[in-house]
Amino acid sequence: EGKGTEFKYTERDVMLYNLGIGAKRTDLRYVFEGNDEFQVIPTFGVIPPFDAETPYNFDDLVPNFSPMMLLHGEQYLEVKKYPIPTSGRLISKARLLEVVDKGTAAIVKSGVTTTNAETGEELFYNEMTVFLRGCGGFGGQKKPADRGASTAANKPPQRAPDVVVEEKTTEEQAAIYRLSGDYNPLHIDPAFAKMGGFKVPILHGLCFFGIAGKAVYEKYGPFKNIKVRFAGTVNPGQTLVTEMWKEGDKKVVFQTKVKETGKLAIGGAAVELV
Ligand code: HDC
Repeated sequence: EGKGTEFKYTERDVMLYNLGIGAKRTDLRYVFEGNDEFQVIPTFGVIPPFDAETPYNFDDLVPNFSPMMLLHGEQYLEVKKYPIPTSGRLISKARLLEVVDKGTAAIVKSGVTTTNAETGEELFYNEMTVFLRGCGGFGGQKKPADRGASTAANKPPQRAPDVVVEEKTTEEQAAIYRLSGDYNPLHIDPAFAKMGGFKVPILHGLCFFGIAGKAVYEKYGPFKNIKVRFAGTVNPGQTLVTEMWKEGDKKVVFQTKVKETGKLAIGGAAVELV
């Protein structure tokens, strides 16, 4: 475990995050600090841990590591306590969970606990999986361990979805989203994106995770946890279609497709409601 990385934020950071995942000027509770219900959309819980110092480097874990070949594979977030403060000082501590050998690719999973530095209370727990193309074949374990909700397959049921929400991203979506802390050039620099194998800079996984999570939150309310697999890339400007199935009292299974191509962008996804 690392020694902990501080993350300070203000209401301005909250509004910038909300705008980065598609909040509109008319969504006053997301974009106006003077609104009575001013709040941060709960998927914000992935932001404070993002820069947490890790007690390892990818180079030490897998062969042939290249930042251009790194993709975000999966994300799991637990929100331990509501309401989420709209400003504060948090501490995140990261640890390595596992390294998996997928043959041509490798998967690295880390777990990050985020506490409120003022109260000592745990606020978020995240598990992030990165998919490292070209870094497999080193003879490591072949399958990730079962970690309950964070690794569940969440296969959508056969019936038609209970709710469908469509949201068009803007051409500037990644350029705005990155200001919340993920400055990976893959999402802004055409030359870098090209070296990674993409025609144009692609959208951050955590940006379309936020857009889909916002749609689920607005329909079903706050969640205890949320898990997604990034199944396909999204280009800024494309339209996202999120389909939701209520399963029992507390669970919503969902998936997100790109309208223009019909391809899956988020699969294996679910929330457990508060
Ligand atoms: O699914 C493919 C893909 O392109 N997904 C979309 C990726 C994406 O767009 N991510 C978001 C953008 S990148 C980003 O935001 C980076 C960010 O800036 C920083 C990240 C965080 C940094 C944190 C620092 C600490 C792809 C390429 C991922 C996989 O496709 P294929 O190679 O065709 O794989 P496939 O044949 O389907 O499966 C091979 C095995 O891998 C498993 N797998 C597939 N997709 C996975 C995945 N595992 C985890 N996550 C995924 N997304 C499959 O299960 C399969 O395993 P097995 O053979 O054992 O069944």
